[in-house]
Amino acid sequence: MSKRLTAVLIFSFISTLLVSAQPQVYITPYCTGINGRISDVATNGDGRLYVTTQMGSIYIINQGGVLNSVPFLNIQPKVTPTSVNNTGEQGLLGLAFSPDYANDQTFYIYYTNKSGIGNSILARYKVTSNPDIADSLSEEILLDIQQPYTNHNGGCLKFGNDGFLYLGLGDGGSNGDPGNLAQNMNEYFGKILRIDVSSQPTGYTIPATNPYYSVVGAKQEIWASGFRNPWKFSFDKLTHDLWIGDVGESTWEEIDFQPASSTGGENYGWRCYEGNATFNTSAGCNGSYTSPVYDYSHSVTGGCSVTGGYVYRGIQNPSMQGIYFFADYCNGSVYALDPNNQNSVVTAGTFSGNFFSTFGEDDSGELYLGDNNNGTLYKIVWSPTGVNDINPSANVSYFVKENVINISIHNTDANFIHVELLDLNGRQLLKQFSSLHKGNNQLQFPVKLANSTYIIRIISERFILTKKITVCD
Ligand SMILES: [Ca+2]
Repeated sequence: MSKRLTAVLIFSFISTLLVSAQPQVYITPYCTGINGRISDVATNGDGRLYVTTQMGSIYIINQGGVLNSVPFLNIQPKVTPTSVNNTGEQGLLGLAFSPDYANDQTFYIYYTNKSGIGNSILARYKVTSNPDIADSLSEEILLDIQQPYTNHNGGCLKFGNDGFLYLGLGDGGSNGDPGNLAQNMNEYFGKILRIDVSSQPTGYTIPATNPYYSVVGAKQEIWASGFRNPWKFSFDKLTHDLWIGDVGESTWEEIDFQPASSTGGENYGWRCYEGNATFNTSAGCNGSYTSPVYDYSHSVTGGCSVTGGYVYRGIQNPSMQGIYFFADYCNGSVYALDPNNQNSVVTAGTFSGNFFSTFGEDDSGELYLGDNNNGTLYKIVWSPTGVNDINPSANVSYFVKENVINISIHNTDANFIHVELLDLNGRQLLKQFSSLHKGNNQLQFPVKLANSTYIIRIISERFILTKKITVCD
């Protein structure tokens, strides 16, 4: 064998290894028709997903993707903005359930209210005796922070493995942090706070181990500083490391990291730095700063706003264990960062036309993506055919021919179906309702389709079917 041929073979073998190891994600609509702009997804161990909309509702998505029509909570009258289509950064932005939710029935939300230009509110709520409905009168406000500008409100809420509640706040807004608030330890802005909400029935206490607990002239709640807008952060559910997506100004987006062993006090650099680049060093900026573990440029990627995600700890794709997935709101890309390979990042999928505002992580560690513009929560799947019958026992068959969806249902107890047809980006191309009678139903739904792959969802009160279909006449 010639040296050249050997080299080619070795190279192609290595290439194959690299290609097969590269993370690749696909998305499939998991729940559509959420009324409002999705801002957060939380869980409490009951197997369901709780989705917030900026306008002020929390919706329950049951296993299988079935949406409860009545919201878990609706605080729209308290919240800025009031319009479904408001494209600003305000509203209901964060939700976290108590780690002891099964016993204390308590959860926490973050929103901007109607005071001033929209104060930042951290509030505690209780559920009613009906697990599907929160007690809207149970609100206890824990923090009420006047905002200087309407943008950069942060709002991510997560409980750490230490049992404390972490809250991310942006730099107060405008452009370039004009008040240099993120570097001012006497301000809540541009910080992640850590508080103890479980030590007493009302209010909160501040852990004595917080880094600024004994520092005169500093907010004792501060855990970490120097953020522009830490829109989404998460704890790795295995290692408890903290991963933070800090939204940049107009040039760089960044991922910040804090090991589980951290005792807090990290300063992540804004406004002195945007990513690894100097931004504004006109005041201070002689401290010790923690650089991002990854940054990416707007001009190279077409990105503009990082959406921090999760380290994958699910079971459906064991080879992705330990990979941190995040996204960009503007370019529709999902990225995979490998902490075990020098934090190298690859694009794991690009879904142009989607605006991913948040990830979700279900109780078994599988990941979801919420679209801020089309009311769809997607599930991340690991193959293009990873869309399965949710209830394969339902006696339903269907085919698409000559621009007609033909559905045959042998029906025993359902009264109606909705038929939805979506493209692979989750855009709804068809939504039709039909009543059902007992026995055999033959239904036809005309729709003009180009040759492509689509997702069909057939939903009744008894079953859901989701399938990919390929049309090639
Ligand atoms: Ca930074």
